[in-house]
Amino acid sequence: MADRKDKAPGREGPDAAALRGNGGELHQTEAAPERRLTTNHGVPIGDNQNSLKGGARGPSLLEDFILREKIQHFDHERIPERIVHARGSAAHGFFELTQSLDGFTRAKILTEVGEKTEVFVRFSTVAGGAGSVDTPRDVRGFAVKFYTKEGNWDLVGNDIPVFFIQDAIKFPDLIHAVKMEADRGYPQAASAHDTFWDLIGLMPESTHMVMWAMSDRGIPRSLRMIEGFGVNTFRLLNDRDEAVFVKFHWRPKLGLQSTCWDEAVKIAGADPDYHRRDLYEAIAAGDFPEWEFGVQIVTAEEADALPFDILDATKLIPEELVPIRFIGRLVLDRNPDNFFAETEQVAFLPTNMPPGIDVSEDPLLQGRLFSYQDTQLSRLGTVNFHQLPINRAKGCPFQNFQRDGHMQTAVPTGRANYEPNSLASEGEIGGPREDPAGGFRTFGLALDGPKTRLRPESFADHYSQARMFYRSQTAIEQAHIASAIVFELSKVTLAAVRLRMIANLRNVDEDLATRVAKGLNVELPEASEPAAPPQDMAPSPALRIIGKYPPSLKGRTVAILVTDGADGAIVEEVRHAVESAGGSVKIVAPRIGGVTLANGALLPADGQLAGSPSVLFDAVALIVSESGCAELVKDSAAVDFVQDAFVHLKAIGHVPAAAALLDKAGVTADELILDVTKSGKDFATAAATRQWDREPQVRSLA
Ligand code: HDE
Repeated sequence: MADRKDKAPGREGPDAAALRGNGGELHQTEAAPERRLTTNHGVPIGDNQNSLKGGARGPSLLEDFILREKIQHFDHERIPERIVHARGSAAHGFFELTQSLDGFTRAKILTEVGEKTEVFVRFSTVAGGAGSVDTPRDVRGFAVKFYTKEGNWDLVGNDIPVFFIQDAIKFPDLIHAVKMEADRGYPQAASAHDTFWDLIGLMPESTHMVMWAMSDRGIPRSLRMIEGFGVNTFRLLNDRDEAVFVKFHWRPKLGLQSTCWDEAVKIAGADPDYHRRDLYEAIAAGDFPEWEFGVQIVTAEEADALPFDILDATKLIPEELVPIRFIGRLVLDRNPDNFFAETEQVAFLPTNMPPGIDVSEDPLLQGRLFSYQDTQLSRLGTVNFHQLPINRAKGCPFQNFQRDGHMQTAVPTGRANYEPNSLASEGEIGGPREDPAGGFRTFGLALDGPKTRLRPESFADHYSQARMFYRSQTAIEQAHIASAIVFELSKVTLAAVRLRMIANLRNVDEDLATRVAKGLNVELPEASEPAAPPQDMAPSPALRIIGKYPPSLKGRTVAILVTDGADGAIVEEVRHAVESAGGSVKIVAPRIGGVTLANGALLPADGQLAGSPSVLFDAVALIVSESGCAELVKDSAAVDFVQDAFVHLKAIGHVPAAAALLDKAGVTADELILDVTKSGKDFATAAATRQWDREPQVRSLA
């Protein structure tokens, strides 16, 4: 111990000096002010490696304001996470109007063709916490903040066009039921548990939304491949304050694509950030996701003639009945610079609407008009959250007499902080004034009737659209819905809850109820008594995923599994074919250092086999040598790689030398199992789709 003498502060060893990057010199040239590390209050910091101590081995001193400030700031780094939609991923971009809605609305964002408006878009899962995974079965939030010239417009939507409940007063019950159970704190990010299905069975209005959530829409492949919906009915108001109802839609340029359930589960382990990474990497690579923006416009008379109530958020307007007009596009072209400052602190408010857009009386929307502003007060902690850079109105000035409050960052000048005032005449700045012509106006809806807590009779039909949704699906998609419900109800421990759900499903479709009962191995119970008799609506093919968009490799990724001795020319041919079709290629190899090809060249790897399972890719090609294949058949990661690609219905390209591996993985020949030595192009075409016909071979469906 004798050698442990106190040394000069900050000079106790070569490591600290090296860390400081100053060669250990105590008095060196001063850093330029703009490069200096400082405290929050601007005091330059001389040593960021050592706390202040009473002697080199002595206790730390309370006096050390640098240490205290740093630790204290760190201790308070977290803010409460969102009560719903806690896990999100976001990007900047722009919205461009391609067709004017002049005549319907006076909102400039919807009438000035060619105008580009900055946007910030946040996608989210609903049930899981901020640290949960990206691929559980869930609804995805699709919230868009348009920084318009007339104030921010927040279109806070989802990837499913309807909702679980008709009235906002049920929202806390719904969310309590779906989140982790109150006593045990699990399951995280999952609806497959007793409390969720207990409430759903008791609340038949949720049945339509449940059909969507249990469909493949609930397990998307990518946030770039989801549709978006405003869900609630809004109004457009023109110059004369005449109103029409409107529903908002987003349609992905890359088409809709989902995962298989088994795949979604495995992705959650292989890459919990699968969607976040996919969005970030696509934008970083310049492959900007894009959506078309559409509206369904309905007059009050047309709304009255619909066989459901347009104010009921558990109903959609089939686009075969009211076509969507596509009037703009959304492009996401810039990743956030800072996750917390932007993605976390962004605050969306359905009350943010420019003049010319207005709300409807949808009782779900009416509750939302209160909730979002309110939640920001506890989440962001101040009424001044609108001053955060990500929330600040950018397209226009904002000015009013709201003053003070926690974390006020503005410094208003002048004596007047009230309106009206006459101080302008004294040479003071009198401040902003209301603008009856250009300002926000509300639709002058005539109200009548007594105050009441009644649910309107027109909201009573809970099953017709659930039936329409189910019957509009392809046979494959129907099987997936039935299987998903069987899976979820199999996690329900209360037998009565399972039976109640099947009793409700009998009002949707007998075939569905029978499949679910069979899948659970229970007798079909009596159908429950519906509040209104379900009607047979015409099927709406637009509600399907399969066949709705043309197959495409754009935005998709193909993995090429290679080994030492692989044929580099074939690798390049496949790469070329995939890239020509708009896809991208990742090389997966047994070791991250890559492989030595047959011609002696080194092919670097993008991923190591065990860490790059095929669930992360849209199709795979096995370009291996005989000897490489002999090694792979002994490696479960390789066998799983091929077997998973097969059972997840993906195209598998291969060279003849991969035969033993295909065999070991139980791969049987079909249309998407292709010899890439014959044609790389055929493989690229096959890779753009999934082999649905293979499914009955590899999975028992309900
Ligand atoms: Fe939300 N919702 N919600 N919601 N919602 C929130 O606001 C709420 C509903 C949606 O990326 C919260 O800032 C109520 C429908 C998205 O930051 C909260 C009701 C739709 C996001 C809230 C609904 C949505 C939220 C939590 C029933 C589709 C994430 C944090 C009346 C149209 C926004 C926050 C983001 C977030 C309340 C129903 C979409 C608590 C009371 C319907 C995309 O205010």
